[in-house]
Amino acid sequence: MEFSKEKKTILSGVQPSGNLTIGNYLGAIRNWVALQNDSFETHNFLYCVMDMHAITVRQVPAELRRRTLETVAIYMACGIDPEKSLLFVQSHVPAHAQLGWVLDCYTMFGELSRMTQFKDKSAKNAQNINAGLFTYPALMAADILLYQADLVPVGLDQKQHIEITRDIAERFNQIYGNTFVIPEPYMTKTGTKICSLQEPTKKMSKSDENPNACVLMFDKKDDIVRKFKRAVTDSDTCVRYAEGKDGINNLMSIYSCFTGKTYEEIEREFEGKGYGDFKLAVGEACADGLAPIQAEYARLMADKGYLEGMLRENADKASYIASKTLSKVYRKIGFLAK
Ligand code: AQP
Repeated sequence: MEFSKEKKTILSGVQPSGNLTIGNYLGAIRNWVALQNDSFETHNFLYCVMDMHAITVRQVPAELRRRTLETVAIYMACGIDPEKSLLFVQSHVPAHAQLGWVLDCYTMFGELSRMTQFKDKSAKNAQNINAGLFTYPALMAADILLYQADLVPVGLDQKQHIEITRDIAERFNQIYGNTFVIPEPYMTKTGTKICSLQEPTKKMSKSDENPNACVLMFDKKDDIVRKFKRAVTDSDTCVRYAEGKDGINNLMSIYSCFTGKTYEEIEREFEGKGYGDFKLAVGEACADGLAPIQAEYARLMADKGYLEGMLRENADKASYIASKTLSKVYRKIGFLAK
């Protein structure tokens, strides 16, 4: 993949902090693939595995290493084409940490304190509320601004982090003159917030301890169908999208993502049928949608040497692009040139 300064840039990533869920797929990766396929002529695409973000929560080192490579294979199995997109690992490009530190110094304590993810994760990890968890958004700003990304496809939960990235970039540009492109979040109509199957007001998360709450991208068909059968709904019996029907709304959104059907079409399809039929249909649509990805993933993971070689090459390519922005920033803030 050749990076062109004439093209706009799209960048995103997932942290390998657990096994990926259909939330990561429907809210993020699926849209990356669509963007890549639709706008390849006019845009550069960079898709990163965010391992540095993952260590804000304690990880088992061997698992983190394994999942980092697996995540690259998942991107490709979902349709990210290494001929069209640059796939790389965050920690392979030191400029992320270097710019991250600079941006820490241009990010306010008050701004970081307002971040919903920080509040949620601090509550979940009360024993380990570390400084990295707090300054995560400044590192995320570095991830984006280093490559002068115009567009960042994300799920709804990350929108606040894109907003703070914009604020940090605008602040820096105001002090030092035009340095960073101001990025925009990119979200589609459906799938931006896939919720837990057990607590449908909460986002589905790969780190959820309840295995019935999330559908993993590599769950087997039987498990997927079983999880949907057990999904929490309500005491009504009618499949319709409405306020207060969080469980059903969530299932409708998942079904719509996998089948392309609108909510009206889904309501018509299940008129006169009960929740049991609907849950089974959602489970089957999900399992059928994931099956080709699972097969392609198995094929890719059979040649880890290829994936590792590609990542080594791409680390250099990404470092080269990132070094341009980092040098500019270092010069502007007054660091002595080597
Ligand atoms: N439930 C979701 N619905 C829609 N989009 C989602 N994303 C995550 N969960 C959902 C989107 O996936 C991308 C990568 O997310 P991430 O791995 O960087 O971090 P996250 O948002 O914190 O994801 P998780 O699964 O909840 O991870 P843990 O449990 O480790 O915190 C992002 O674009 C995100 O919006």
